Amino acid sequence: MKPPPLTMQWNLSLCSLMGVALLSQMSSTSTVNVALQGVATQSSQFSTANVNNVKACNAIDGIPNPNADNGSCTHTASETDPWWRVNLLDVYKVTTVVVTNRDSNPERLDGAEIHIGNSLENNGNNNSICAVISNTSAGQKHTFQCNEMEGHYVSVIIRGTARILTLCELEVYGSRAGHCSSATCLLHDEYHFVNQNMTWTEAQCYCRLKYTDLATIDNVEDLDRQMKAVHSGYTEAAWIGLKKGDWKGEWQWSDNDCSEGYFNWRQDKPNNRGWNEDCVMMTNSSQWNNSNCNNSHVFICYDRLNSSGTKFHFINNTQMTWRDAQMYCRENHTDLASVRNLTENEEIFRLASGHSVWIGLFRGSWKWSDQSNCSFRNWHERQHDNTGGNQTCAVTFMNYSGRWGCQKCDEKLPFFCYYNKVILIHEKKTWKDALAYCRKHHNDLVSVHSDEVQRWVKAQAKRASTPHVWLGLRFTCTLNLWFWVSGESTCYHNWAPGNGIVMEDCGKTGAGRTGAVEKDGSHQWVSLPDTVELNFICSTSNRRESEPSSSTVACTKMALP
Ligand SMILES: *[C@@H]1O[C@H](CO)[C@@H](O)[C@H](O)[C@H]1NC(C)=O
Ligand SMILES: *[C@@H]1O[C@H](CO)[C@@H](O)[C@H](O)[C@H]1NC(C)=O
Ligand SMILES: *[C@@H]1O[C@H](CO)[C@@H](O)[C@H](O)[C@H]1NC(C)=O
Ligand SMILES: *[C@@H]1O[C@H](CO)[C@@H](O)[C@H](O)[C@H]1NC(C)=O
Ligand SMILES: *[C@@H]1O[C@H](CO)[C@@H](O)[C@H](O)[C@H]1NC(C)=O
Ligand SMILES: *[C@@H]1O[C@H](CO)[C@@H](O)[C@H](O)[C@H]1NC(C)=O
Ligand SMILES: *[C@@H]1O[C@H](CO)[C@@H](O)[C@H](O)[C@H]1NC(C)=O
Ligand SMILES: *[C@@H]1O[C@H](CO)[C@@H](O)[C@H](O)[C@H]1NC(C)=O
Ligand SMILES: *[C@@H]1O[C@H](CO)[C@@H](O)[C@H](O)[C@H]1NC(C)=O
Ligand SMILES: *[C@@H]1O[C@H](CO)[C@@H](O)[C@H](O)[C@H]1NC(C)=O
Ligand SMILES: *[C@@H]1O[C@H](CO)[C@@H](O)[C@H](O)[C@H]1NC(C)=O
Ligand SMILES: *[C@@H]1O[C@H](CO)[C@@H](O)[C@H](O)[C@H]1NC(C)=O
Ligand SMILES: [Ca+2]
Repeated sequence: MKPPPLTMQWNLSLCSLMGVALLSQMSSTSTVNVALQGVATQSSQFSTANVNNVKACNAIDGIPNPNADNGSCTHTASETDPWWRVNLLDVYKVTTVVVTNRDSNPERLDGAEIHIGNSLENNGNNNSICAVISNTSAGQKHTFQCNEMEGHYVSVIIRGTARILTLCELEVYGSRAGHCSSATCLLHDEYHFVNQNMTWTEAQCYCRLKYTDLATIDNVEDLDRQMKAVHSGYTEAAWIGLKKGDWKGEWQWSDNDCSEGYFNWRQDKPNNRGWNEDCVMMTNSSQWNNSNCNNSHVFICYDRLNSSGTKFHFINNTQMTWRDAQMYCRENHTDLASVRNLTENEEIFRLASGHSVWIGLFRGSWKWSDQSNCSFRNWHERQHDNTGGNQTCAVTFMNYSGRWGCQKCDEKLPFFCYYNKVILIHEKKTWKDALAYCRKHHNDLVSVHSDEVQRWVKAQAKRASTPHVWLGLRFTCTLNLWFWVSGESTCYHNWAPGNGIVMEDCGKTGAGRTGAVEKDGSHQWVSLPDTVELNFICSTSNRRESEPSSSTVACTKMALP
């Protein structure tokens, strides 16, 4: 179905000129424990024959078993001010922290402080306090409300001499505070769980026919909405859109920083001469060189500071593979270094003083079915490393907070699809060029005819790089009316005060009047000349009727249920 031409639709109802609808605030509590994908560390480790019973990561293994001898609790040595910390690998607004105390010696946890914040100063224990644990009962879960405190780290410290810190589980619930600006990170409006057993390829075909594609998950909010899409009580593994293959993904930063644009490759680099050169080091000339990830080098970590600044650390007392260096940095600091501009490149170069050092840039061979190159990963431990050659398709484990693992692609499993109804285009275009772009590549410039659509539009607009984002809204001087170019007519409105009224300055400026949504604030609509260059939002069609991809063709030949 072709969208209607850019002319006034006669069925436009006059009631669309009345009233300003109030935005219903979207509020949802996260059901995903974001600590599970973090990296834990502690001030010391109790000396014991079985280190598995005392490791820092036991508090984020997803098992709230309170028996300290059962391999799922942490245990420091007896010392002054023992602490434990989880690096969430991104900044979250934390709503609650749930602590499981051990079943013996529970009083040891009394007086422990839970800190949340962005600073690693004093091991994270100078961050603000969410709660002080008191009157803890043996083996019980205790929930602390943290009122959306923002932080990259959650830490627990017991102050005093000869103290021992043991945690059997620490869960963190909240939503991501950051705003990903990567053009290829799409917002997946709707996830659908399909409870039919199919191979990964069959599932991909099914999703592309019925929805947009197999599920892509870009962040913890996506993960949360994906988990909530299961209504049948299914608790096993299900396919998502991630697949490993003989291809190379985009170069991406370990810390998932969506910043783009700065590269300082050596001449003729990166190259694929060595197919296995997937990790990047800064050479002794300050330029970058891709190299085998299994090689051992010294490396550069960074600390996230409380403000937006960073501090680099040169780790020169040990050489590690890129993966081990990444793990070291995530435990002791924030992550392997990201290099975002020339200043930072120079800073790292000086610090490395003539050594070649690992930095946080790498590329993987996992790719999303929809070709988006978002680097969010949610693997269960090192599941993706021991794939044994054949397990090259990713599943999400429903009984494990959605964490990911690998399976053979020809196994038959239920799966998740997503459906995108609107899409933010990160290019800057005039209103007319934006309209042409949407009609060529998608469906149309978006029409906002309900609270629901306004919510999707708001979520997309937040990630724009311009202060306003075009909508399919236009004013006609002849009729003195605002109308949606898609021809949809409704009474729904969300104009900012003073906008959307009739008697616009017709003809005075020579430019037509068109409507855009605010990137920030209350995301209301404003009237702007159509010559302004803005990001814009297209609506998508449910089915891809034009130019079916080869896989869609293959799919139609397959007997689908
Ligand atoms: C130890 O953990 C296992 C598996 O979680 C469980 O079956 C067993 O009952 C636990 N034992 C104790 C003493 O908690
Ligand atoms: C951090 O905490 C330590 C120990 O409590 C204190 O001595 C120091 O002054 C604190 N630093 C800042 C900047 O607050
Ligand atoms: C401590 O907790 C127990 C059970 O959770 C409760 O019965 C008791 O009243 C609490 N004591 C104090 C001082 O809060
Ligand atoms: C999918 O396969 C599993 C295991 O073979 C089976 O238990 C389940 O009932 C199947 N589900 C459907 C919807 O056919
Ligand atoms: C790195 O080492 C692992 C394990 O030793 C091996 O499986 C893998 O193929 C190696 N990767 C490269 C790129 O050499
Ligand atoms: C830089 O490293 C390369 C290769 O490791 C080496 O050949 C060269 O001599 C080094 N240059 C300096 C100035 O250290
Ligand atoms: C760049 O990497 C390649 C492959 O790892 C290596 O042979 C070469 O010496 C490196 N060059 C420099 C200047 O470090
Ligand atoms: C960051 O920390 C410094 C001291 O370390 C403090 O003076 C400053 O107020 C902090 N800034 C924020 C935004 O917390
Ligand atoms: C390692 O780094 C430290 C401080 O950055 C420096 O003092 C030391 O000399 C370096 N060691 C080597 C072997 O480069
Ligand atoms: C960093 O982590 C390693 C373990 O990965 C540990 O051995 C080392 O002591 C830590 N260093 C610091 C400064 O905490
Ligand atoms: C380089 O990037 C850092 C981190 O984003 C920023 O604080 C700094 O101002 C930038 N410097 C320049 C010269 O752009
Ligand atoms: C991969 O699958 C083939 C065929 O099913 C099988 O023969 C082979 O042993 C498998 N390899 C591994 C490492 O599991
Ligand atoms: Ca545990």
